[in-house]
Amino acid sequence: TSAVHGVRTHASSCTDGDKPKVLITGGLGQLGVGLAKSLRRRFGKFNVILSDIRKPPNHVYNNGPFIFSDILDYKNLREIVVNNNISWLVHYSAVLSAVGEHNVALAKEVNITGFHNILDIANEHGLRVFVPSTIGAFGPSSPRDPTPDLCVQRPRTIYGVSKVHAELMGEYYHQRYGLDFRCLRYPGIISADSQPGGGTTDYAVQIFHAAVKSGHFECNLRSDTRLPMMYIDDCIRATMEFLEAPDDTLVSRTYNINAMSFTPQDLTCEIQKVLSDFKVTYNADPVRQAIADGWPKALEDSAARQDWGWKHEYDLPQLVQTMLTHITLGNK
Ligand code: AKB
Repeated sequence: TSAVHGVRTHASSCTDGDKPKVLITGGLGQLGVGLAKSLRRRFGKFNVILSDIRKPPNHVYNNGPFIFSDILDYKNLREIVVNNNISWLVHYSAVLSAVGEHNVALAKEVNITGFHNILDIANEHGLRVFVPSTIGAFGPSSPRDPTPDLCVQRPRTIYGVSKVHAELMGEYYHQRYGLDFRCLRYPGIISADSQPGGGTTDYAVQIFHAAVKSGHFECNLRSDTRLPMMYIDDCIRATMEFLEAPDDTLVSRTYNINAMSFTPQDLTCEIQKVLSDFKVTYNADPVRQAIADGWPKALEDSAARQDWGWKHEYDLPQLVQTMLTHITLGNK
């Protein structure tokens, strides 16, 4: 590190021509394995380490390095970063919105205390650190259609509060210490071969499995609940492109990214174009419905498009085609 105008700036976390050494926390959640696959293709199998507190399935072990890492254990985290010469940290561990409302203490511990550990380790070792934020970082008093990058953020969930906290702390460490903090606000992410864990947008993954397996789905949100969503391939590509964006292209440290928005009703109609007998009934879960009713209907993401070239590929018809094909093939 070096001192410039009283602010400590880090030496580049990976020099030109050098490949980064990446650690992914919460690697067994919805996104870790997919991101590791893309990062390994780009930087080499052994330069990307997946980590979690659970034992992974065999295919995860077979595809590259996996280690135990508990983000609540500062010493363990530091040891991993030092022993493996980590230069980039992708922090995917989090308790999502619906589970967080049922266990506030756990969400506080993982999403706030755990994040503090990540931030301090990253700052101490001059790492580039990526932390996802979410549509859940907004609330009922935010403009909701579309929601701009900068506006009122008064979320009503512990998940949302912890994500606003992460955005602000990361930006503060960036301006105070020169930490290379990068944050994208993800919509609900839809994936075929990994499951989300306890979010409000989970229905949009579960509905596809039900459509293929039983032809019936009971939806836990009202039929007219419009939310921003994104196919996992777009999410992973956005994350890769943002992680690799040159520092001087980033006008901000936190960006909205948007792809499509739909209601359960829209999604059902699109699935019925392929599976005409598919039936959906509605039985809204009061916790999830209250959360969704305060979230954006669409994110305004022109800054991401302008500053580092974000562009989504999947819209609703492509999403439905791709998900149904993957799930049908996966079941054979
Ligand atoms: C959730 O529903 O909690 C997450 C999210 C949108 O952040 N999928």
